Amino acid sequence: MKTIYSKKYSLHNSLTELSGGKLVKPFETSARVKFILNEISNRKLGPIIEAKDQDLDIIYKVHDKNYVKFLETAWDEWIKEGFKGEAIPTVWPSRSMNSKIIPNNIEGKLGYYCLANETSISQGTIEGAYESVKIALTAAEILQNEKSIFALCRPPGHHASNDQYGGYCFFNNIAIAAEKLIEEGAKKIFILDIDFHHGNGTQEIFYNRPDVYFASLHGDPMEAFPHFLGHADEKGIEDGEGFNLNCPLPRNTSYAQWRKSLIKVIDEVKTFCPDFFLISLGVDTFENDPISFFKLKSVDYFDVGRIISSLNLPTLFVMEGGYAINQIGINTVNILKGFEE
Ligand code: OKP
Ligand code: ZN
Repeated sequence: MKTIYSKKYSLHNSLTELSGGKLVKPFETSARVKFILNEISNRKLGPIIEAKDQDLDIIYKVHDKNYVKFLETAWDEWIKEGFKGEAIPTVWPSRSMNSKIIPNNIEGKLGYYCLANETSISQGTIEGAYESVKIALTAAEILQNEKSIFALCRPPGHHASNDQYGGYCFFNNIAIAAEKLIEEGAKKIFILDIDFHHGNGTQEIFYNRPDVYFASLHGDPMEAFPHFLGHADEKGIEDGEGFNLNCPLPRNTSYAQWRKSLIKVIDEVKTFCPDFFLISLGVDTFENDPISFFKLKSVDYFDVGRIISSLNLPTLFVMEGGYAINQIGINTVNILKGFEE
């Protein structure tokens, strides 16, 4: 299997994450990509290919114009304001206020366009986010001639909605890849999100659409980030009703339990019969992940890959989360090797 990556994977390089009331070193770091690349070459998964320049206007199929403009100017505006730390919002248009009017001031704009403030914006963040989109688009393009491909995206994308960033995500890479495949003729896409966290952004983007089915296995939002989406009764709206499936799972979920939900989703994929199968690939379901609470073991990921490949569909893997840095390469490559068995 080919891997698409960008040599600029360190462009987004924030030094702070607000966690437990402290500014800590972010969990989502460029070392994640380095470890995955190492494992891919050690285990000879296949060629590692640099992402190509892309027509990025397709981003507007997924994201609001003013949101993109905000991302492009946020860091400069923050600096112009005289702030010395990285850009983090402190105030939101919450239930008791007016969420319709977008402020001019950068602190107000951050609150308007941010859904979770562990994600600091700094010099290079937006450029890094564009690299991640280029990876997903290059992979989507190459997938037309391959059985499967791995888009080694960083930063991740599945929490980014039409007009909000957060959960380490800025552009929704997998949603943009889906739009690209549709532009090139695909009629039906199935997105399966196996990251530990619910892919709230991807769900929101396709919630009223029957042509893109979104399904997710994740930590129950009553207990886990993003807390405000991902419940089992969210089934889609309008024409999209019946094309959204959430499987929230409890603390300490084992692979045997998780696998049952996976099989349920796989049956849905068979019924839906998509042209392309897209996987939001996170390995933060791992037992030693520092911010998650499932109990999957490294060896289990081979089986995940085998189950995904049993559908025999053109498959695009898009990297999302996974924060146990020493095992992230092993766990990711185990899925991709399992797929190729
Ligand atoms: C991104 B991805 C825990 C707060 C967690 C952010 C988690 C983002 C996960 N105390 N905040 O889905 O892996
Ligand atoms: Zn995650």
